[in-house]
Formats: sequence, C-alpha cells, structure tokens
Amino acid sequence: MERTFAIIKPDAVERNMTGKVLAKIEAAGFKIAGMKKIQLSKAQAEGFYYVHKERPFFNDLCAFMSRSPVVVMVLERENAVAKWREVMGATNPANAEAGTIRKDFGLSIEENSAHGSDSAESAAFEISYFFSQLELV
Ligand code: 3AN
Repeated sequence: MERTFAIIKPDAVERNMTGKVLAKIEAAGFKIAGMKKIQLSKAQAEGFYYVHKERPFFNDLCAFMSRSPVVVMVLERENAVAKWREVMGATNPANAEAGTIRKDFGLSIEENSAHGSDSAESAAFEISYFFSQLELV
C-alpha cells in the first residue's frame, strides 16, 4: 500500500465538480485516507509550490490556487503515486488521454482541475503540509 497527495483545484470546486472527481478516484480503487475542504492563503500556496518558485507561472499559479476553496486528500492504494498521475492525465488537458480528470474537466494547463504528487518524496512532504497523522485513517 502506498499513499499520495491530491488536490481538487479551485476551477473544479467552483464548477461543482467535486463529486465527479471523487467518483473517478473511487472507481480507480483508491481509498480516501484523509479529506478536507480548505481555502489556501497566497502564502500557503507559495509554500506548497516552493519547488516551482523560479518558474514563470509561479505567481499566477499561487493566485489561482488561493482564489477559492480546494479539496485536499490523501489517497491510498497499491502504486498510488503513479496510478493517481495516470488517472489525472497530462498537465495540459489538451494532451491528456480520454477519460482522465484533466481531459474531462480541465480548462487549461493552469486550471487543470487536479494535483497529484510526482514522487514518493513529494507525497511525504505534501501530506505533512496539510494533514496530521491523527487525520489519516
Ligand atoms: P503536474 O501538476 O502535472 O505535476 P507541474 O508540477 O509541472 O505539473 O506543474 C504544477 C502546476 O503548475 C500544474 N498542475 C499547473 O497547474 C501549473 N502549470 C504547469 N505548467 C504550466 C504552464 N506552462 N503555465 C501555467 N501553469 C502551469
């Protein structure tokens, strides 16, 4: 069993698509070990995305991620990190496979409806950024 970290991003929550994303998560065999709806401050979004701080889209990305609520989750299954990235699809919805979250719900490379950790190391950092051990079951 492996855990990964996921976010349903503001564009999807704003359009009342939280349930549609959760349905894909459950259909893919993930157990939801922790879940909460929160609104990030700009500073909290910057802390989360610090690895991207030199990228040209960093400021816009942090503004987007803090403009309205998100749903943050810890997902559990075998091979969770890689599987969740497969279920989300490519970063740019235009390049994502049919049936993926980003293809079906994403609006643009930035407003792409979902986040997922890119490695086990990132997952450990991202989970601990949002959840205490007591919140994970
Ligand atoms: P992924 O989320 O697929 O791992 P990353 O880690 O390269 O992609 O990018 C983090 C987030 O930054 C993306 N989910 C997306 O919202 C945003 N992003 C990535 N590339 C761009 C870009 N070229 N222009 C605007 N936003 C971007």
